[in-house]
Amino acid sequence: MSDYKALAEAVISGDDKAARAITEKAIAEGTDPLSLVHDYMVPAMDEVGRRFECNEYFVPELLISARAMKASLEILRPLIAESGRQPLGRVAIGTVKGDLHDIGKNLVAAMLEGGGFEVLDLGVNVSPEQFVQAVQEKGAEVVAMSALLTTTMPSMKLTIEALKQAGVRDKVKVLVGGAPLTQKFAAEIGADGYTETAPAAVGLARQQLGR
Ligand code: B1M
Repeated sequence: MSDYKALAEAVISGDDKAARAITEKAIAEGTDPLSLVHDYMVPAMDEVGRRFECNEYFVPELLISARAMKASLEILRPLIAESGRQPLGRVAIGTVKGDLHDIGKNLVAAMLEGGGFEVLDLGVNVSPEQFVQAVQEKGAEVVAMSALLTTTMPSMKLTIEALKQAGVRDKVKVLVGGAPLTQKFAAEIGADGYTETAPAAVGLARQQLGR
């Protein structure tokens, strides 16, 4: 197989045009779409995450890397679906009820997708019932919730209670994040995991699912 290191470099540097062009070329050359994700995108997003953790990258760099990754994923997503190959897992993500902040949630969704997960983005203002529905009807194995308002954080607990009520709490891993949250809060509401940053959500989801 050809070496598409340039794809990883395009994602790391946030060059969406290059990411799209290299992806198109790779597909035209018969490269397996999932291997492009695993061999180039995942390491690229790991590197973006590393740079973010050590303050070489900030939110604007994360956003442009996510945009480059999305440009490539737009081409790959339908091909991966057609191939019938299994993603790492299925994640339902949303900003909780009453909350319209979606920049961080979109970053987490993009990172997870770049990390090899299938992502069902439920959007913003997502009710506990909608999260439950995503587990029951769409087979989500991970519920990832984002909240940016202290007033909407309680909706995370209500969602976990709704998952219990529906009898599906033990079928899913619940991950939470967002600027006002803490590890302590996550533990108090009974979430399985918390991350402060979007890139770290990928490792956490992998670890929680044991994949
Ligand atoms: Co609003 N807002 N806002 N706002 N807003 C904040 C959050 C606020 C801190 C500003 C302030 O007062 N200093 C404040 C909240 C105060 C509080 O609750 N204690 C606030 C308020 C009060 C409000 C309104 C109530 C204002 C009003 O109308 N009076 C209103 C509420 C609307 C609603 O939601 N119902 C409101 C509205 C808005 C806009 C619509 C104007 C806009 C949102 C646009 C949008 O998202 N499409 C907005 C914005 C942009 C902000 C600030 C300026 C920036 C938030 C942001 O996008 N940060 C914010 C102040 C600030 O932070 N400086 C503020 C960048 C983003 C990348 O970070 O989302 O934290 P963040 O995501 C991080 C991590 O937290 C993590 O990954 C990301 C990157 O690593 N992460 C996760 C996030 N979710 C995760 C989920 C995971 C894991 C990690 O799951 C596993």
